[in-house]
Amino acid sequence: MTPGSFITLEGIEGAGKSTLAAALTVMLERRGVDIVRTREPGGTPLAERVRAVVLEPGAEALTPVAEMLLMFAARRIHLDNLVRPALARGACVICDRFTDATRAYQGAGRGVAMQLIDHLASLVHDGLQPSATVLLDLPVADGLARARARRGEPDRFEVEETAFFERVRACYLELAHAEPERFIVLDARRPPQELADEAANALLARLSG
Ligand code: Z5A
Repeated sequence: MTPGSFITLEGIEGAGKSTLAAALTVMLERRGVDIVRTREPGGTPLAERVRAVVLEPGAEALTPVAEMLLMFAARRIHLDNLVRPALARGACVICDRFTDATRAYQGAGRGVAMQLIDHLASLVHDGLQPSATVLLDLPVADGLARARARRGEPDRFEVEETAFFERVRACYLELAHAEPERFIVLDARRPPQELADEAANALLARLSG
């Protein structure tokens, strides 16, 4: 795999991103690829503190724009302190969620203007784009059933209605349709090992040489 590849994983909650990130890390490391596995929001101690703020349910209003700004603040901290240094030394970064999540959740889900999100993305990314994005797609009911089966207290997103997650899923599919050269879309209802094999093969085919 080309050193310095930046791979992002996306999907609605319960899609299996964390499971896939773990399996891909093992498979690619076995092939000698230097992998840094991380997630958003979060990934560094300071960005994880922002994650806690943005996910915790609380008494104060967190408007969609405030939520989006926190996502981008966490992202810039993460990019500056972890992602860019890792890519610069030639590692490949596997990141569980990135700016497509902001488009899907804050844009399609909460109604923040996509133009505003794209404007902030260009400022915060400062030229960096994912080399490839794996979208784990599955029906909302399946994802929510998986996620809710293993959780305690719901966070700010888990209390949302099905219609919210339907908008999120539709947005992800639109983004993938618009950028087929970046996205690899997989049916996330398939068994985890099958998904990991297919994702690894597709990533190696796209990001080698
Ligand atoms: N968010 C945002 O709004 N804007 C942004 O810009 C960013 C994020 C970056 C936290 O994200 C929230 O942040 C998220 C969007 C928002 N909220 N929501 N929804 P997160 O990624 O940390 O949280 P999450 O999406 O809720 O993660 P998750 O529920 O842990 O989902 P996952 O990582 O995709 O799934 P998993 O943990 O790998 O698997 C879930 C369960 O399904 C587990 O029991 C697995 O064993 C099982 N599983 C996994 N794969 C399979 C397959 N293939 N078959 C059957 N069962 C499976």
